[in-house]
Amino acid sequence: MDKASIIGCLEEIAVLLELKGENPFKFRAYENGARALETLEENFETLIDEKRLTDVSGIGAALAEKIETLYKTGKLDYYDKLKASVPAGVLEMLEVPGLGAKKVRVFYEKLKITSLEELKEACEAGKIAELPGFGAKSQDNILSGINHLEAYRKRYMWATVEPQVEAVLTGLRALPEVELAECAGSFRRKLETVGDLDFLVASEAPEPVMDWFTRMPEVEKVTGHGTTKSSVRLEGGLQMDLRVVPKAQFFFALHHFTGSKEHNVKMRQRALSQGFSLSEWGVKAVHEDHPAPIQEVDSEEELFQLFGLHYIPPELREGVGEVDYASHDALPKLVKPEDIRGVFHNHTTASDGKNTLEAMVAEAERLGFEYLGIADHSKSSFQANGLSEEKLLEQLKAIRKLNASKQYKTHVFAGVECDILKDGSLDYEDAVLEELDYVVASVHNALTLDEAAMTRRIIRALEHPCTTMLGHLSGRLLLKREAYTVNIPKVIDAAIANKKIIELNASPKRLDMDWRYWHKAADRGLLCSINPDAHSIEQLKNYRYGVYCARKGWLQKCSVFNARPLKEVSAFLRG
Ligand code: DGT
Ligand code: CA
Ligand code: CA
Ligand code: ZN
Repeated sequence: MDKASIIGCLEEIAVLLELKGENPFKFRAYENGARALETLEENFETLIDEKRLTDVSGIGAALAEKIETLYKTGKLDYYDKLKASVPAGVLEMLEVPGLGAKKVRVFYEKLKITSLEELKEACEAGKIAELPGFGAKSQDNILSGINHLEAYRKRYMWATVEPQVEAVLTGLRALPEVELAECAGSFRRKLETVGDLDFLVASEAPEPVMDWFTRMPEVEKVTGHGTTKSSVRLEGGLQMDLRVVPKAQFFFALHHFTGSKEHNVKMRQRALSQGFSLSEWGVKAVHEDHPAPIQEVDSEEELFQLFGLHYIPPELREGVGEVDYASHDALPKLVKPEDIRGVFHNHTTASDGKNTLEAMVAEAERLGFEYLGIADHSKSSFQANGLSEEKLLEQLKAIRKLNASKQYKTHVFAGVECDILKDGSLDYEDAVLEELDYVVASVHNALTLDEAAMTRRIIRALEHPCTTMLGHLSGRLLLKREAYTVNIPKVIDAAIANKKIIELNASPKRLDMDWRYWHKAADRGLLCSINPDAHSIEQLKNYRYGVYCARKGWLQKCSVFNARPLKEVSAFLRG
């Protein structure tokens, strides 16, 4: 562990001790130790090597021992135990501006508050103002501090930040000092939600780049401004970091800050096993007698090659085996947006869509789709203006007529998004469903069934001969509504056994079934349909977000139903 991390650890021990109500002498010893390390005049490593830490004023024998242990092993039992003895929520309260260990301890001891939510409730109920040493004013401050924290802590849907990222990258790349610019982090890995944005620039002249970044009109607050790193917070709370490095370091830094942390751990282990240490700065030999350090790579491909690895696309860098696969040249050839030939599960004005059937088909043709599947809501979804039998059959006729007219190059499939009723039956008689080209079966009501009942319900729908595919399996709305309780592996088993497709709902709010399940399921033969769930012509393009998640789920073209040509898709739907 390096000096800065050790200082952080000592500071945290001091806080933990104070939280626990320990003797002030005890926690001040750690505070003083941290200060002493911070203001050290001699070289820290030398002091440790020569066992002279105790010479430093403020560091006694017991503390010196702990510092040495941290330095050598990166771990400290004492710290781990101490940390485990305090509820995580109590530590979270320390992040509220103006709250220190002393105050938090009062909440903990007097009101048994162990989380931010409980603290918020106590403020709202006026209980904090009644505590000795607090008043209405400090209670208000704490409450607004919590509200800010919640706003700034929040995550964002990937698609929400995309325009922002494009704008910043365009701006950065237009600066004459900028050689290369990328957005790394979870954004580059196409994670369904992102916490903050991590920009990276290669430049020999960081100052003007940092000046541009910190002066962007959307910036609400500059939280850091340096020559290697600056940080800003935008209106609405989104945080952005910018790091500027020399070109020679760029691809190492890009790889490091793309992450994920878990991926980086695996990469560093592999590097070490080959005698190299890999970091955001570059790569160097661990031992002097090793070949000369490698100074530069011109791409991430070359970086991976250094360690005998094939290129790992950012979407796969989640530390779930990708490094192993890359070492055996066994990574999948991932599906691409261009592979998609048509889309299913789209709504029109017949139910709750914004555009007519004709408008949707015209747009599908413009986008170059070979086919378009229309699946409006079924009759039980009255809140979404679900179709009666007559309306559905009317729409079916209109679609047949449109296809026969050859007015558009895009073929239209007539389907429905059929509600899965509480008992697992479908929302229309079989005779009606059999008229259609396909059926997307989805759960829209009775969301609070217990896991066993919900799982049985969905499996029953999958066993229905008219069901083609399962819509938005978990019902989650990202950052808004949790998935309903359902046993996903069992549902996957049933889909495979009954030769049914599972949708990857590509609405940026859903991205459901979650990418984490796809790799294993597809290996076992599950077919995926990447469906935009479009309620307007603009949303037809949302299939792109589904493709990104499909890639995170290791999906290849052959596992994606709507990457197949019209002829094959028609044959599948007929059979
Ligand atoms: P986010 O922002 O929560 O959506 O997720 P990320 O992955 O963008 O995480 P962030 O912004 O904290 O850091 C960006 C990348 O930097 C992360 O994916 C890997 C790298 N990184 C950050 N902190 C560490 C660390 O402590 N250890 C390692 N190995 N890598 C780190
Ligand atoms: Ca990030
Ligand atoms: Ca970050
Ligand atoms: Zn739906």
